[in-house]
Amino acid sequence: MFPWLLVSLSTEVTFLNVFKYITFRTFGAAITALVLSMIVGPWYIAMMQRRQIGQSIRELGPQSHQSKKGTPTMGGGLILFCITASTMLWADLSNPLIWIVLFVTLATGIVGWADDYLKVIKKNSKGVSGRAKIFWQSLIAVTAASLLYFKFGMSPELRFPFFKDLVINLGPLYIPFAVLVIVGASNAVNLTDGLDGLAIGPIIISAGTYTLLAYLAGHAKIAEYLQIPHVPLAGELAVFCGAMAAAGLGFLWFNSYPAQIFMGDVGSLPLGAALGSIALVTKNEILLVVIGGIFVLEAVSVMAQVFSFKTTGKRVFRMAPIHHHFELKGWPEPKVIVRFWIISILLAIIALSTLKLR
Ligand code: 57M
Repeated sequence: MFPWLLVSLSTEVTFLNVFKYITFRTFGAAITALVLSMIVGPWYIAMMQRRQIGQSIRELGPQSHQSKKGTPTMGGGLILFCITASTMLWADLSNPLIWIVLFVTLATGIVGWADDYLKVIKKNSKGVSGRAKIFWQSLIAVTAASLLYFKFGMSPELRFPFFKDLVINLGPLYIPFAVLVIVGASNAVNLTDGLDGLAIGPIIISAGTYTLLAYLAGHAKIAEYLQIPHVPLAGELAVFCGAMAAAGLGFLWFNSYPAQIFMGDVGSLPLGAALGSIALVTKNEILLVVIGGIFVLEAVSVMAQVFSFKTTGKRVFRMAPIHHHFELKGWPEPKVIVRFWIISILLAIIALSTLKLR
């Protein structure tokens, strides 16, 4: 909104020209999202407490989790509000990629909200069934992928870090691939969200990394210099990513150990889907496996556990997802969390270093 409002005035008031710059607006969006979440956060938590929107804890899990019973949940609503409000204020809303990413984020947010609503408010322990969740996530992803491919001419070529000459043209198979990226990322973040700050930490780090990658992809000269795909409209996504990283940071203020609030599915499903869609629109799909390596590790640990148990009757981990394994080994919760953050920072550095290694 600001770009449209203020740039039209900039012929008379020249300093308003700064609103043209993506970098300036990214900082503006980040500060807005952070301040908003810090201001609205305490009110939101108090409202959830008043309405008794608290987490129930499964008996099966590590015993230390029983003390978390009743912690307010559905904090994702706060995160989504801060990201959306800040993006609406600071992004160029004539950019279709902003709307596609916002659509994926908010629509998967509704799926997550429905699950939380049934579980937490209607006390239906099953919530939305696994199949129904995948169906809706896939439908949202197919819509976004089709718009990208058919309407906005997104390139179906995949490029790989370290292998400069390796290019795979997926053609129309780009659509199922894009669905896999969005749905996979959404569910992987959901599996990770099992300890205080465990999911939001890597979300902040990944969104921060994509802020830079979006800016680089949108800049013709830098993209050419780095030999990365140039997507002219992708630069604007830096504004969204900046808002996402900062809204996550604001949420971490309250979700850090011991958590005053959990994000719920209304947070984990859309944040993962947002990352997947950002990876697609900035043409950094393969790099998502590295940047979001913690989410991949958590998802793979569940697959390995289920596969091993079904085929051999034995477990690979004491409990999956893998963060429970370390808890049951006796690591205190904050140690597991901070160590996972450290790995996430390391992965982001590795991902960024591949920019020069193509
Ligand atoms: C959601 N949700 C947390 C909170 C959060 C297939 C199977 C591996 C699925 C998996 C599963 O259901 N995962 C998805 C994980 C839950 O958190 C809520 O859910 C939201 C995210 N969707 O925002 O609202 C609990 O996690 C803890 N928590 C925190 N701090 C936070 O900031 O401490 C969450 C956020 C909360 C709280 O205790 O209640 C969850 O873990 O349920 N299932 C599992 O993860 C289960 N694993 C399992 O059954 N493993 C088996 C097989 C199937 C692989 C095995 O290893 O043999 C474990 N989950 C729980 N207890 N709770 C088992 C034990």
